Amino acid sequence: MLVHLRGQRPPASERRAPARETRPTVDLEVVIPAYNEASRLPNTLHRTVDFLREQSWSSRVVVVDNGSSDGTADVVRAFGAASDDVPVELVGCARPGKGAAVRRGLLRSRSRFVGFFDADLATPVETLSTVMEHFAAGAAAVVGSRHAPGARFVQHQPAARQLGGTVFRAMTRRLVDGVHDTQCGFKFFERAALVPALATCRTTGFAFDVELLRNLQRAGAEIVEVPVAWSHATGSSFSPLRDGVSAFRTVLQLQRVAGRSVS
Ligand SMILES: Nc1nc2c(ncn2[C@@H]2O[C@H](COP(=O)(O)OP(=O)(O)OP(=O)(O)O)[C@@H](O)[C@H]2O)c(=O)[nH]1
Ligand SMILES: [Mg+2]
Repeated sequence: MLVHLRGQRPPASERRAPARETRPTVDLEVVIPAYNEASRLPNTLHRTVDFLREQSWSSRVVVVDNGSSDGTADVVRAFGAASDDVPVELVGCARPGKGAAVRRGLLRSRSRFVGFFDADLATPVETLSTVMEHFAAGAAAVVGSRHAPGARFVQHQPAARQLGGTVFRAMTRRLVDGVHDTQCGFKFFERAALVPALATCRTTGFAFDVELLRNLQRAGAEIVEVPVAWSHATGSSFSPLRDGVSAFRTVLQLQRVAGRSVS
């Protein structure tokens, strides 16, 4: 399978006209969920757009904001107005939660490939080159992994988060086969495979990735893990008490459902 690169696309007569779509289709759409990210986003958007404009494939950045109170929306609007080569758009999301925001951004896309990464750019944006190589080779889902062979931590998470992550990985092992890290905030998909898997996802919080990856696998999609060089960033929006407890609760619920469907 070939990724249609810029300047190598089939003639318009061979392309399907997207329904109700006025934005030009791009090869890859990058969704960034953002909640009170006014301070981290400028650097992230600069680095992202600087990288994307140099690629042979076309792209767009979509920031999904849940009514942040720190001016996140203004930062994105201002950046978008000044970015003339790689479009940067702002989308609102009424339903709170990272999972809800990512879902909104992904479902809104009309591009052949779409995915998301976190506003802290803990995974280098350059990892997208590897992602696109896997898509060109036929992959349907390519996800960053901090625990696959070859991954490394440039900056480690605090010890308590590492411990929580270890327990979480143990609990998700049977839900998502062969994936070492369901929680790395860097995941990309072929939209045709993604949409049916996403349609039945109900998780709105931080554990939505587990449900999405599980749905993809159950639909027969192979998930390719890409080892990443990951840097923990300060200013996390993740609250161990609020988001951690809710994430563990989601996994227990998914385990119960999985148990019922086996018995
Ligand atoms: N739109 C939206 N984005 C959110 C929400 N909660 C978190 N995010 C975003 O989700 C991304 C991940 O959040 P991070 O703060 O990096 O948390 P994390 O990666 O799970 O944890 P760390 O390892 O500490 O970085 C960031 O881009 C956040 O702004 C939310 O309720 N709505
Ligand atoms: Mg993060």
